[in-house]
Amino acid sequence: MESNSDSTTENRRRVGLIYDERMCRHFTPDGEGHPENPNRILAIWNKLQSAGILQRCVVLSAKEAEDEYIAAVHTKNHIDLIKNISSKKFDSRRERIAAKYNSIYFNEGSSEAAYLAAGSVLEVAEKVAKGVLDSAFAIIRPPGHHAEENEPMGFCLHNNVAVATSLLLNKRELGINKILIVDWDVHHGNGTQKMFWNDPRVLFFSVHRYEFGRFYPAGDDGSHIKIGEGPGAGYNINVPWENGWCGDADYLAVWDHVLIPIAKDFSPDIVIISAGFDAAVGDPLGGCCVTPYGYSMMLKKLMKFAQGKIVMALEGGYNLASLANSVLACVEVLLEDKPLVGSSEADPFESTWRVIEAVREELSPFWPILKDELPRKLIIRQAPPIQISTSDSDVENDNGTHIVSEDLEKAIQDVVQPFSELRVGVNSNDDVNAIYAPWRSELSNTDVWYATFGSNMCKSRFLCYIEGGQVEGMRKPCAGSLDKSPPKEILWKTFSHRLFFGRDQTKTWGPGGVAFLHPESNSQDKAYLCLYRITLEQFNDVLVQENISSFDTSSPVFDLTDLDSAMKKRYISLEVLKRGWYHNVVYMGNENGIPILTMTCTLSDVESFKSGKFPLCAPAKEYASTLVGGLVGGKLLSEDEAMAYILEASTKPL
Ligand code: X5A
Ligand code: ZN
Repeated sequence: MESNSDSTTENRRRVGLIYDERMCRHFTPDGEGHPENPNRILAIWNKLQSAGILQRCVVLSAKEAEDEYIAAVHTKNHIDLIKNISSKKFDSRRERIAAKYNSIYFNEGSSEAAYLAAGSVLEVAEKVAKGVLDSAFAIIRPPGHHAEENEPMGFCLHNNVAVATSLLLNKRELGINKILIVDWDVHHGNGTQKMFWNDPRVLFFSVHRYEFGRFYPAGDDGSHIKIGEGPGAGYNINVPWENGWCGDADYLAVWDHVLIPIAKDFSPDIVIISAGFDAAVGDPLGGCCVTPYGYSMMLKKLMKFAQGKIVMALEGGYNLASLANSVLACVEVLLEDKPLVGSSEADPFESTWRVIEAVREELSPFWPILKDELPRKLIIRQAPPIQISTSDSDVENDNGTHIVSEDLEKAIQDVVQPFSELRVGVNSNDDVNAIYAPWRSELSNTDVWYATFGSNMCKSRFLCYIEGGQVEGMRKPCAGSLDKSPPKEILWKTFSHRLFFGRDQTKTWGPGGVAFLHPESNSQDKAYLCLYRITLEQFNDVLVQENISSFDTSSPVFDLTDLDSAMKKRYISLEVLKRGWYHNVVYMGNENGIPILTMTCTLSDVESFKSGKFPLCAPAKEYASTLVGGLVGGKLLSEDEAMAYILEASTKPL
């Protein structure tokens, strides 16, 4: 298959491509649908074919990796597992073994696919290192970056990128001493991070959704304070997003203010990209919105290093159209025979600047260039509410916002031409909205009363959940809802429920207890609630923010069926938000035919509060005065009465 670069054109870049349909023989044993399925690489291959790319590249055939190379990063145990798992003698045990691991399936084709995936990256990496190829893209599966030394994980069997990285370092005649790994898959590259934790020859950079350790793979491995150890200290860089919906502007800001300055200093001999495309717009797992243009910009900026020696290895990416379009955009960048077109109009999130600042601070002892202050105007610009739409011309343009746009503009000027052809099939606005549809439009037609008993009784605080932002006393800003229309009506009501205060600190308010409402009513108690009439779509966004959980944009957390069962059973505990403290949606009756819903802890949480397993704790001053302010604003209570009500709720035994 070794083929056909157009040998007539002298200075065309030699770009290697590897694909092998044997990697399609790895699929779920029961034929169940799975995001990591054979169609992924098939879709990419077909796309490149129909775009006429294959003729312009050097197409190589895949080879299985040899055990000795895999052994550089995996245990003997692991190698034996992956080698044997597809053989007949494992037929009866295979599924039981897979179940022991986190997000792993095996079938008869898994072993061969895993060896081909690793072998393909080895093959192109060596050719790029030698200069036989300028760059390459390995279109492989299963992916690799979650696979650890002794454990397949997160759809990954062999850590393909790590295997290739080790080979390049170990074959001394290749003259590769320093390798930059850029992991832009939406998930943290936990496996790769661990494999080079102590190794200063490998600069591992991962940008990923993190959400304070709640996003897959949960835990704190992806935190920005994980910087490597021993001689490897400072050579592990994590950029952990606080929320979903990150897009081109967020990624490019991280490139400009973290990755590129460090990479300049590091000066790699070759760059390997763990190229997952699950941060792409429309991806069902990622919930981010990077466009093909965004990926091509990120890649373009990396081509300035190591004389453009770049090896890309596919990781995640689960929306077939976004995946194929993004890979196509990248291969066109590698081929370098077409100027980049497109633009990023949105600004980065406020949280993005916060994350960038934190990363720079953590790493500046190792990379002095990061000690330079970010331009002050970048830091202090107004926290924008969630900006998904790229045509947000009505977003208030304080001067801070202008500066950021100009800065990004400048950064990309040399390669940008106005308007996007690269967003083929990813016409920004339509596609961005497509992630939220159809459930959003469906649920936007139903109104509910969101009944609040805590700080949300204070209207300006509640509006943070709708418009985004931060009020007095809050430690961190809220993202806001996608639909930013204010509540249609506000009213106050009393209910025969017990208000109490539990937990001893929160991310939003800092130390002190926060309000909970006992999900069952009882005739002795009386609670004052402020009701906001919002759409069920907005209620979903509020629920997610209340539970500081990941924004999985592909489906609602509380849909019409859930509403129905809440109304029948009085409450419904939402499994997807189970780590949150307010995941129990309680139906409190209706007002003018519109259901009243509140969110609080579950009955079993109440038992835990009673038994002392969870702390009961009075509210801190600031939080309590927010509550009193809210109650007084509702005009049902005077200030003294409100204070007495809060005091009683925080002192009376449950
Ligand atoms: C390679 C990759 C994702 C695993 C998600 C498991 N893995 N829930 O994207
Ligand atoms: Zn991923």
